[in-house]
Amino acid sequence: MEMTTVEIVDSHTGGEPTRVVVGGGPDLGQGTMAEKRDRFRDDYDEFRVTLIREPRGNDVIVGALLCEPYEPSCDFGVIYFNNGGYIGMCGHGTIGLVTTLYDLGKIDKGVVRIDTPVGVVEATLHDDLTVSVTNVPSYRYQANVELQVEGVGVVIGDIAWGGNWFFLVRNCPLPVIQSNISQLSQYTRAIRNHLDQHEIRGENGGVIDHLEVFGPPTTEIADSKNFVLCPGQEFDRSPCGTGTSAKVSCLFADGELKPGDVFVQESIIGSLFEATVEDLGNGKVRPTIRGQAHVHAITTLRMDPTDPFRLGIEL
Ligand code: PYC
Repeated sequence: MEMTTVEIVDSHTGGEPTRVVVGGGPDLGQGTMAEKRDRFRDDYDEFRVTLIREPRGNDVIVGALLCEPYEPSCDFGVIYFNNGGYIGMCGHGTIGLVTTLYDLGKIDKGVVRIDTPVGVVEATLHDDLTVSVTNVPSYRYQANVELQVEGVGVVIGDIAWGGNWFFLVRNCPLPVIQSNISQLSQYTRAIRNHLDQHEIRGENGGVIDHLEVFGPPTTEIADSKNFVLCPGQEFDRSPCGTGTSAKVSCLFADGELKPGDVFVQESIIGSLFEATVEDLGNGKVRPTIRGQAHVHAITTLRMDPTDPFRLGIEL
């Protein structure tokens, strides 16, 4: 067996890391992005865990495999993944991807269209190097769902799509502050386990793999502070682009946000995303999320065939 190498660029968006694969990734052939994602999962899952797991990665990183787009109007295709598996869309990841492409000289400022397994998104790299991402159509699927969660009690929340399926808790009893991260993690994991065990799903059986809770913001320029449990056991350091999309679709459904309003979501570590909505009719909105990423490493990873932890460590 030979030494293999993978070219990656690491960035973070509001503290949440994105690892873009720019060379050495698997060739996923032809087809839609969803078909490519399925091929990735079925035939090359070792590549995902090698990149994400320790010692090369960690449970927080979201990977982004650049691909040829399927949609002819798009400039790039991308498949997002993390330690838990594959992610439909990723807002912080798209901000990281666009910043990475600019850093590498592959795009200029302006608009770039990106094909994902759940639809096309359009990103704009602005003069100040912030990025806005106009996401896939987002909507609230069910409101005020009541759960009786063992060890937690009654939980009330909404099920919404923002490029991933979210359960947005309305009555979190815990203060949404950084010193509560381990309690918030336990609380949201218990709710996700309950949703799983009782097969409570999004539309068409979509698995609800993201949990979101809210509290008052720390900074006066924000409207809300969130904590988002991602697929796997880790939480989003950023305000979560798809989570903010799910949130604004619920606010829109409740008549609390209208086109033209700007909603500012603060993350559990204090980073900020701005969000607006376009009314698409039928209760759906197209959210636009704006934030900023910073590149912090351009690296060649090596997979040495004699390394016993070549495929990473499963903890
Ligand atoms: O920003 O959409 C997002 C996201 C999903 C998972 C982690 N970040």
